[in-house]
Amino acid sequence: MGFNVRTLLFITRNEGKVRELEELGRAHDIVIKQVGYDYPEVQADTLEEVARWGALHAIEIFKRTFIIEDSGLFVESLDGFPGPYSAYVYKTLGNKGILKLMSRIKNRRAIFKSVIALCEPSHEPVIFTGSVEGEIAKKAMGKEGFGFDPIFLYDDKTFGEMRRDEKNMVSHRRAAMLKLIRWIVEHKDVYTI
Ligand code: ITT
Repeated sequence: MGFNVRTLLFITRNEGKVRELEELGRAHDIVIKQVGYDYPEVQADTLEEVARWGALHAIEIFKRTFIIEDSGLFVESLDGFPGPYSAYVYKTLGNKGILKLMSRIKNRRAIFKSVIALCEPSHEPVIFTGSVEGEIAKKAMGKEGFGFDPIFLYDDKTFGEMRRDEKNMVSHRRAAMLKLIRWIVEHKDVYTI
């Protein structure tokens, strides 16, 4: 059963993330509203730390309830690289660079992970995580999605070959978002705009 429509601020510069969370939220009467603020990202060992640190920074500025999301691609044979460095590696090496690093590697297993932090004034951020297992494709395929999607193979298609609703059925972001939605439903006092 649905509940009253809530608007949830999402602080991010990544439009691809916004489109996905919008679609996932819609089914639960949650409207996602993007705030394009570029909060500083600390270089830490885990996405959870990056998200928590970003949340504590942004709450000082916004002083209201919002979410942020930190995500990354963890390649097993590269010991989890690029992991928390995914944004930087995507900007520098890009998909071509990852494919090159992987050119002679047989074990192509990889995990996408999403960490959503729900931040309310005077509360510790609440963290929700989700992940999906796949493989690094041999070459980039598809033009859907964003970021590493064309090189992340899930079953017989890359995320870049899936429509948003298909990716949203299985993705790391879906898993984290559903946990967040469940939490919001259980905590009806959570204040959103
Ligand atoms: P923010 O403003 O939300 O920080 P960002 O793009 O910098 O946006 P992150 O810091 O979380 O996001 O970096 C994650 C990197 O991993 C980034 O380069 C994304 O493009 C990539 N990425 C994350 N989730 C992805 C997904 O579902 N599909 C493809 N690439 C993804």
